[in-house]
Amino acid sequence: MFKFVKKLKDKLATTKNNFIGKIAEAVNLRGVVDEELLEQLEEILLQGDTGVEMTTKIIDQLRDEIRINKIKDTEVVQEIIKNIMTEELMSGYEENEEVFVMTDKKPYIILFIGVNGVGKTTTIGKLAKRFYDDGKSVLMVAGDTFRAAAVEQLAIWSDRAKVDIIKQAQGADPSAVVFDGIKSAIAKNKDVVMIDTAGRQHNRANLMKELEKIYRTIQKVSPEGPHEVFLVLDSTTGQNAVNQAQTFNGIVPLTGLVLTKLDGTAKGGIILNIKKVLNIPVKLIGVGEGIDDLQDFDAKEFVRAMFT
Ligand SMILES: Nc1nc2c(ncn2[C@@H]2O[C@H](COP(=O)(O)OP(=O)(O)OP(=O)(O)O)[C@@H](O)[C@H]2O)c(=O)[nH]1
Ligand SMILES: [Mg+2]
Repeated sequence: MFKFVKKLKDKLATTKNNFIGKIAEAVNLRGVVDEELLEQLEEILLQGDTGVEMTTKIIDQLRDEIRINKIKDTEVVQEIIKNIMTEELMSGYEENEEVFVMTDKKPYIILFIGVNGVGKTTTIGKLAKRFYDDGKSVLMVAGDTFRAAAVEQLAIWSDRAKVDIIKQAQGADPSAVVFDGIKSAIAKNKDVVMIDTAGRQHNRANLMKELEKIYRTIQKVSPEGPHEVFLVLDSTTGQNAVNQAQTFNGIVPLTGLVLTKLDGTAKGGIILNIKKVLNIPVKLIGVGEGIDDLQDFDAKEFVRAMFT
């Protein structure tokens, strides 16, 4: 049986066709480089969830470069946009610094949080497989004791990825599960612990309190943990994803973002928007429902994939 690992550009087909595709279309249709074209591009960026701040920045810079270099060729305009986007996504980081790299702290504790249905559990499953393939020993902790079938869902992923799981019955205190999980990982000398949590709306105070408690529990067992707090965001939710990130970051300090469902959105601009408003690095991107559909976020590759 053959396994097809599609290239990022194929995975991003929807995004490409609708967001960047529209830029190309506008540029080609207009045929000349003028203020009208800039306005059209601005509109497309805004509709693609790029956000007001980032859109203004891109268009202003584009206008400057067109003026300074007396650009007349519409193809060059596309090239400039591409470069500006890449630069924006990479600004503040050394090359590849934003990529997810584990330290050799053991066990390396990763907490996954986010609102309902964004892809937390799925991302843990995909990442577990990757760690397993890298020869790392992994323990999943079923910290979502709220939703019926949540424990079972994670257990299925643990089977698929061939890694261990610590779980309790539905309704158990998630902090207690987390406490036991990390203790167990230390005892078993695991390399990585990935903690699943229940989906929670960022504006629900009691749920956010519970998250704080989970965080404190981790620190009780492992004073320097968690080593990563990944907020998982559904890229199809647009501007609301930015609000979620701001609120969650105020409760527990985020170390990175996982942007899922980039295969299903026409609005890849959200990645630029988040970078501008939050400056929390996107570490991983989800590009499908399968176990291999998780990739490191690489700004250059991402922009290139969108434009080709
Ligand atoms: N197309 C696509 N679907 C995804 C991706 N990531 C997750 N999903 C789907 O999104 C749905 C929700 O995923 P879950 O992993 O259960 O999300 P969750 O955040 O754990 O949800 P709750 O535990 O209910 O809060 C599932 O149907 C996944 O298959 C992705 O990158 N692309
Ligand atoms: Mg889940």
